[in-house]
Amino acid sequence: MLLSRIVPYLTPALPSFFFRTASTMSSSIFTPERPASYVAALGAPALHLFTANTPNGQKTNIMLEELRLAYPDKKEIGYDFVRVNLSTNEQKTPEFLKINPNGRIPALIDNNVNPPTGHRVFESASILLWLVENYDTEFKLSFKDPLLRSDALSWIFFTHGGVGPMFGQAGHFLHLPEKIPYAIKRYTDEMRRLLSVFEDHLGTERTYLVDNRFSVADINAITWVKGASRAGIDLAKEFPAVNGWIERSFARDGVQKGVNLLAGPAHAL
Ligand SMILES: N[C@@H](CCC(=O)N[C@@H](CS)C(=O)NCC(=O)O)C(=O)O
Repeated sequence: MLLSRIVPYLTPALPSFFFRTASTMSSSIFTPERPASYVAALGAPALHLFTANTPNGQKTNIMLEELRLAYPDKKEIGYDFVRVNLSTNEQKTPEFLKINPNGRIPALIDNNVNPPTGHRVFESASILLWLVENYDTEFKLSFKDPLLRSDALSWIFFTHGGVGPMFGQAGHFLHLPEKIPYAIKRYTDEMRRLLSVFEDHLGTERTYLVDNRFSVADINAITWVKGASRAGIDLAKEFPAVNGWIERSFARDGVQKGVNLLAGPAHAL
């Protein structure tokens, strides 16, 4: 079951026949998949992402796809992914809790480092930072300048501490069969307040959150912000600068590939 998908990553020292056996024994739904962007010539992927089709999952997918486009020849950023079935609570199984003790997606195992077990990373923003700090060596999606790096961290913490949790709560109460007007108002008001922080910052001058270039700070936020329409918020009407930012970001090839990673056809190993 899920263990058979995870064991190869946690125990890379085991003989290769074990991996083949484990993979053969598992049904295809439990098999790690390779993205369409996988480059066979670069060899087996060392990054293993555990994800699902949610805003937090999608942002890690986007980062890996953007890195692949930015560094087409870099072997270390090759990845495969496991679809974690949230509806059957796979994220709460003992095997998964070894990767993320918080029992949520996304999570990453990086077998480029710390042999033989690799290194686990959990929390979406932590995964994004791990990936840029280790693999964005030319600062194409991050910042070398300490002040810009600090700006990016400010937006990342703002998003991780405020936007994700508040948008998540709004979604929860909006979809609850029992409608609780106080809770719906509280969290949709908070969504609007947070969106107005982005709106004021972007204004008419800025195209992206930091230094007018697409970066890890944007990747960390855009999947949540785009979902505001599901809460009845019309971005184009209420937050035009935010709307422009989202349209620009989602026009990117890497963003599209990341968002559609689980929706589109994926290659089994
Ligand atoms: N702060 C965490 C939140 C992770 C999170 O809430 N993930 C959701 C999907 S977006 C999840 O796994 N939900 C299933 C559950 O709570 O059991 C992060 O940014 O990674």
